[in-house]
Amino acid sequence: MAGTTAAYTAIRLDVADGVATITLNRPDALNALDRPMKTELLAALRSAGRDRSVRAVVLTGEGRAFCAGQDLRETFGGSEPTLADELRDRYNPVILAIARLPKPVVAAVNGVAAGAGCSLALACDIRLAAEGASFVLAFGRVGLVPDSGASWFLPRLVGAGRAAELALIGDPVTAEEAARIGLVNRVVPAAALMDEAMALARRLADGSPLATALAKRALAFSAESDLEAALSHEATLQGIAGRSADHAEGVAAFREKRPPRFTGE
Ligand code: T3D
Repeated sequence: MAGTTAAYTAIRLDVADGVATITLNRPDALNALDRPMKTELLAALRSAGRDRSVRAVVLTGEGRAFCAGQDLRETFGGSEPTLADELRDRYNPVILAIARLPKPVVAAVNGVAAGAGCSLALACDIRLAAEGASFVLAFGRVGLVPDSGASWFLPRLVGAGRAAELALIGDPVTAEEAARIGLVNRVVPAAALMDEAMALARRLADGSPLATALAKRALAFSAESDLEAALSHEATLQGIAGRSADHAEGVAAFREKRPPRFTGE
């Protein structure tokens, strides 16, 4: 299927075969996040959310880095924002847009992911890392605290003890170590990263869009609820999924021994 490419400068957005690929595109600054990149990233995520042809998203970086976090060289012409405002106004909406996107987001971590760049990867649903990629909770090194969701996602992915070590010491974590501790799903050769990420995203895109969205919602809900509430929430979501045409199609395809054709209805 022919793809489409939207006009951005600090990122690229390419849509093809049901997958939106968002590429952070400031390779000379290791894809550090400046205002235009944050604005465009949020716009691209919202666009992917609205576009019914998009069923999965891949987030990656151009060049040798995934993302070096906040652009430490950025200036604002005398009206410096407080960091709290910058987080509330620009970073947090991006993180929430990823977490609440009713479509799976795969991080294809092609190189170093530092500071808020690491947070971006953590907010995605599934992470693939290239051999040679690394993760740096760099906040403490510049006198800051983990932000953009790092303090929320990290302990949920790797446990409280490892999260404390990573956040408080901030040593780089190799891709292999990240896979060992559950920070990434798996490591692949650098040359194969995008093929692997696209293959995974296409598999996700082939699933029922409704069931996938509801499953993502169930996992997010469970992170903040007790078992009884999670069971009740599962029942509510299953009520919705169970009435869908996709469920009927899935059952019919099973009985007829053929692949299902899900429409999201
Ligand atoms: O608004 C707010 O501030 C609140 C939000 C804060 C969230 C945060 O993200 S705080 C954390 C900010 N990020 C960092 O502290 C990471 C800084 N960078 C590094 O520690 C290292 O560059 C890396 C570990 C990412 C990579 O190291 P290495 O040795 O591979 O590359 P390098 O030589 O350090 O950097 C290459 C170039 O990229 C270099 O530019 P040059 O000298 O070649 O012209 C370097 O200055 C630039 N670069 C790297 N990171 C950033 C950056 N430029 C701007 N901002 C950066 N974050």
